[in-house]
Amino acid sequence: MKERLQSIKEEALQQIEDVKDSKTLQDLRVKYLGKKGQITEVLKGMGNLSKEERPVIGQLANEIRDAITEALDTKQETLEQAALQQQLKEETVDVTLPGKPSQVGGSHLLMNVIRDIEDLFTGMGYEIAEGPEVETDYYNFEALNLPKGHPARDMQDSFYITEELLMRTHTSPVQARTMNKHEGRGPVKIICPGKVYRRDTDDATHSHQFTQIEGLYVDENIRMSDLKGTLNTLAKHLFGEDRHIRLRPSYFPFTEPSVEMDISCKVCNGHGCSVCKHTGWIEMLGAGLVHPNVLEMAGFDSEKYSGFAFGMGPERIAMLKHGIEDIRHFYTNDVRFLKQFHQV
Ligand code: FA5
Repeated sequence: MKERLQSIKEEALQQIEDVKDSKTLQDLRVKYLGKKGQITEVLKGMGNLSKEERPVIGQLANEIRDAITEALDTKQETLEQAALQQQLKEETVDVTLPGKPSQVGGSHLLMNVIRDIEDLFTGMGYEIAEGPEVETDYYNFEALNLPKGHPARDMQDSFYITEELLMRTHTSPVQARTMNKHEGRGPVKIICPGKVYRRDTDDATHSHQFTQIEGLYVDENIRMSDLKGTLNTLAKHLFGEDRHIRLRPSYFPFTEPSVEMDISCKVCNGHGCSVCKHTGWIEMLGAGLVHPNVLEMAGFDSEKYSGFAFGMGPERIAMLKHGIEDIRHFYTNDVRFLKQFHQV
C-alpha cells in the first residue's frame, strides 16, 4: 500500500508539473483528491491492514494528500498569473495613438443675432424683459388697442387654445405687461426677445413660428427723433457705419404715428439691385410712438408720458446679414448650415 501511495504521489506531481491549463488541472484534482479519487480508493483497503500499520499508512496518505494539494494550488496560481500576464499583453493600450475628436457645438445663428442686439441695447440702459408664449387675448390684442372684432387682428392670425388664450403673435404683449408692472411710473426701457406664432403659410420668408425682438422706451418727452436716433444706431451696429435708414409711414394699431424702417441696400449701396428689388432699400422693422390708448390702458398718464416702440424679426436680420435665402434653414437643424455661423 505504501508503494501504491508513493507511486500515486510521484505520478500526480509529475502530471501537475506538466499541466498547461486550468481545466486539466481541475481534472487532476478530481482524479487524485476527489471522492472517487485514487487516494480515496487506496484508503478503502485500510480495513485489511493490521492495527499497527493503519496509523502509519493513514499518516502517509495525509502527507501525500497535502503534498498533492499544495502542488495543485501552486500550479493553479502559476497558471492564473500566466493568464493575467497574457491578457495584459493583449489588451495593452497605446496611449500615443491620436484620440477621437469630440463634436464641439456652437450657439445657433439666431441666438447670436438676438444676443448681439441684446448687448447693444443693454449697453444703452435697456433691461431684458420676457413674457409668456401662451398669451391672453387681452395682452396680445386688447391692451394693444386691438379690441375684439378690430379688422387689424386679421394681420396676425394666431393659433387659439381657447377663446381667450392663444399662442402670442408678436412680442408686443410684453410691452403692456411690463408697463402694468410699473404702475404708471416711468421710465420703462426694455428689450423683449422671444418666440412668436402665426398662422402664416411656410415659405422662403415666412414661418408659422419665428422670433421677434421688441423694444419699448416710455418716459417724459420721448419723441420721434429719439426713435429715429435709436433705430439709426441699431442699423449701423448691425449692418455697418455706412448704412442709412429711412422711415416710411405705416400702420400699427398700438403706435401713432407708425413707421416701417428701411435700410439702404448694402449690395448695391442704394443704387438698386435684385436683392432690394431695385428700390435701393430693404424693409427691416415696424415701429412708432406708443399710442396714447395703450399708455392709458397700462396705467400711464398719456399727457405726461410718451414713448416709442419697435419690433423686428431676427430671422430677417440674419438673412440680410448673411445672404440666407430661405428662412426654413433656421429650423431644420442641418449642421452643415449651422456650422457656418458658429463663430459669428
Ligand atoms: C409686428 O409684429 C409688430 N408687433 C411690430 C411692432 C412693434 C410695430 C412695436 C410697432 C411697434 P409685423 O407683423 O410687421 O409687426 O412683424 C414684425 C417682423 O416680424 C417683420 O418685420 C418680420 O421680420 C417678422 N415676421 C412677421 N411675420 C413673420 C413670419 N411669418 N415669419 C417670419 N418672420 C415674420
